[in-house]
Amino acid sequence: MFDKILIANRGEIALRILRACRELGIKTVAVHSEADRDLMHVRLADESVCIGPPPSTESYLNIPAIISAAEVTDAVAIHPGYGFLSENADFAERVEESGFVFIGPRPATIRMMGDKVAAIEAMQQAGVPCVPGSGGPLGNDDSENLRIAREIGYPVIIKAAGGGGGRGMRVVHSEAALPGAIALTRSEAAAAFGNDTVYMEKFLENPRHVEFQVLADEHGNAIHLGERDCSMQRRHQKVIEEAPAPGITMEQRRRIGERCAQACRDIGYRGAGTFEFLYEDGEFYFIEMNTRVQVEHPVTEMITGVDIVREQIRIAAGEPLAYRQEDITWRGHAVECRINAEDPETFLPSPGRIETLHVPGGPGIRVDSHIYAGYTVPPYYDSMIGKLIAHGDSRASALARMRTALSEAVIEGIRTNIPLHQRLLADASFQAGGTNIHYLEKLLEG
Ligand code: MV4
Repeated sequence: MFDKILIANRGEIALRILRACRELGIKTVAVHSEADRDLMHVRLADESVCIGPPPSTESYLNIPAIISAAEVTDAVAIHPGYGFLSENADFAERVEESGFVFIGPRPATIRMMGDKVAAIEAMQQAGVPCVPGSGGPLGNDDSENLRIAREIGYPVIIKAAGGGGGRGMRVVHSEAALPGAIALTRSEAAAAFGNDTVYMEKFLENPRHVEFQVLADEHGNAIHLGERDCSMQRRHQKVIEEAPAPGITMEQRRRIGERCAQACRDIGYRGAGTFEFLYEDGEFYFIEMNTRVQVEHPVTEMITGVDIVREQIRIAAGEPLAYRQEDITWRGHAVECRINAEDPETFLPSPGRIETLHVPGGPGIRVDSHIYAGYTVPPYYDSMIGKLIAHGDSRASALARMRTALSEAVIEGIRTNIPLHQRLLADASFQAGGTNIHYLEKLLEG
């Protein structure tokens, strides 16, 4: 096992990674910006290195500074967390070239999944169900593109191969609008991603976002941990996630999960990964694969008992998976509320000093957060200050525990989205389960 890991991230996930290292007896190096000297995990780490000024471009995205920090502290491996450099294939490559272990997939795999056309081609090959579409990049022949769209059926969506997470997409409802939409998406993609490759899919109007968690080791073993529903979102920012996804049967879980695990074996995947699907009318359609640990990983941990971050570290150290597929069972239901330092009505960030803090607790409650009384939330980064996770024997019980936990939480000095969560937890449609990706935005409009 590794002697020392450098944590190339901040906030709650840096603390989450530190906890996994502690449990495994691994020493930790925290790297932080000048604005983040007071972060909880910086205090708890064995060593810490300031890697630059507050803007993340000069600190958490500063590859030479992070690699230098690993060199001076004799770290063996680097955990990238989520966001920042976690899905940057060039970073993973430079980490490995510098003689460190990147805790994640091979750079070539990260690069392939970053190219959405290549990712879809690989998954189609592996038997993962995909959205009906062009099955490859679009050319510049309007009549050929019109033919493809006619075959798929309108509406269609034009997506940038270098996009993902909601960036670089355009819905097209008619033949008349198609050539212009392709040209516009292409030029926007060239400017935003330095890659003008675009592709076409059938546009699904009212899907849910359901994603499968996988783990794969370097010895050819791959398993799935079932799915999460992340449909409760606003402007591509998830707000509440849950596992299992409401209404998904064990038969669907096993069928799609096994397809994902088999795809991992086929492509020689290594580490933790997430297969993102759109789910509509009982069918799954693969859209993207994420090669990092995800914010919402705790809901899967709560119902499976698998420590996903520990497994990431064990896999990176060359150890075989600690579980076979038959060892994985799903118990009860878990829900996660992302707690953001933001105005609950305007959604504007609300950084500042946390004057009072009371953290909820009790059976089935988990709090993943780096905040403490007296901590100042800096204005430079994502506004998420923690995650509240509730587990119960049933979905109703998990939601009841979440409602109690939200009512106990006290965070004074900054505004948070806790009132929004309370509104959602009281909402009849959310309580019924299975609301689609448009539900929250429509609720907020109305
Ligand atoms: C789609 C889609 C409908 N049809 N693809 C947005 C984020 C990116 N990961 C893919 N996205 C979508 N792709 C087809 N063929 C609708 C979305 C979408 C969405 C997906 C997941 C979660 C939230 C979303 C919000 C708006 C649009």
